[in-house]
Amino acid sequence: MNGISPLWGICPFEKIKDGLIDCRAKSRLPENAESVIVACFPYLLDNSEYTDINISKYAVVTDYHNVAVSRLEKAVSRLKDLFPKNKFTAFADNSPIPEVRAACFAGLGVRGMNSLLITEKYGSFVFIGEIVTDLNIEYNEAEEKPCMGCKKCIESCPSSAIKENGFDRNVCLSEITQKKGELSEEEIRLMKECGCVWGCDICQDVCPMNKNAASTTIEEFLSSPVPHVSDGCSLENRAYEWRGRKVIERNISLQRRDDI
Ligand code: B12
Repeated sequence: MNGISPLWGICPFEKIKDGLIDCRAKSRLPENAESVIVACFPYLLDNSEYTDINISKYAVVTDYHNVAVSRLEKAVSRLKDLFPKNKFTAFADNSPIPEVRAACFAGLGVRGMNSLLITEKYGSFVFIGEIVTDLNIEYNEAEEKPCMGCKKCIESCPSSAIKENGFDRNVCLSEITQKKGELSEEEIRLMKECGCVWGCDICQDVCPMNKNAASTTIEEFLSSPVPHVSDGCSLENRAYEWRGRKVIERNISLQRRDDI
């Protein structure tokens, strides 16, 4: 796994089985799942790559879904050779596994008040992916521990999506930028204030635990950064491709409005 991801660990399936996310991918879970091999994929680039940025940092690099899944699939094929009787299925994001929780139980970091996994080396600037298997793999006991609790993310969230005891997905600016159809005046105002046309990084940027986050060494992420999107730009192999041109171009045009 070390060649696949610089940070990985094992979460027993038992620990997350009651919190599975209801989605189509759930049907791909191996029967009698025992272990989840959780891997982190750091994506932070050098600051110079973020000049003229108008999207969230996670979307600047090439689509992480493809990178994480293709790397995990490589591990799956090796594991299948080693354990031909067992089942292994790779997931990333479009996954029934509550990934932050699984990563915490795998000992990869703590749960931030912003609800994200914060790792020691890369901060929260990591994607999470996993391989679920019916193989019983030895693991180190780890709990879901909270972050340092400074509340900077709560204070800085422009839409008050982050609460001390939870998270209001409906008002999160990242969610707003993904919404189809017309946005309310308040949503447009929030988006304009942040200056972002896709995603939001405010709760991560203010986090003191992200201050010295290390940059990525993942070749696929280093090779093709696109920090700025504009009308007619290519969506191919980008994290926003699934949402389509209409939403991203709506957001670009809303940033130009000066009546709100
Ligand atoms: C739906 C979703 C979203 C939604 C809702 C996010 C949310 N916080 O609820 C929206 C679109 C808003 C979103 C935004 C983002 N997302 Co998102 N998202 C997901 C997705 C697909 C499912 C999350 C989910 O619904 N889990 C189910 C719930 C029930 O599980 P849970 O999170 O463990 O929460 C439970 C408990 O643990 C507890 N809990 C939750 N939060 C907290 C906080 C505290 C303090 C406490 C005590 C308890 C607690 O209550 C919950 C209910 O039981 C995951 C991928 C996945 N499969 O997990 C990515 C994922 C969480 N997202 C990710 C990313 C990168 C982002 C963004 C940073 C992107 C961006 N820059 O715009 C933002 C961050 C916004 C934020 N602060 O959360 C990464 C996070 C990586 C990391 N380091 O943690 C993931 C893991 C995707 C991936 N494969 O890498 N996301």
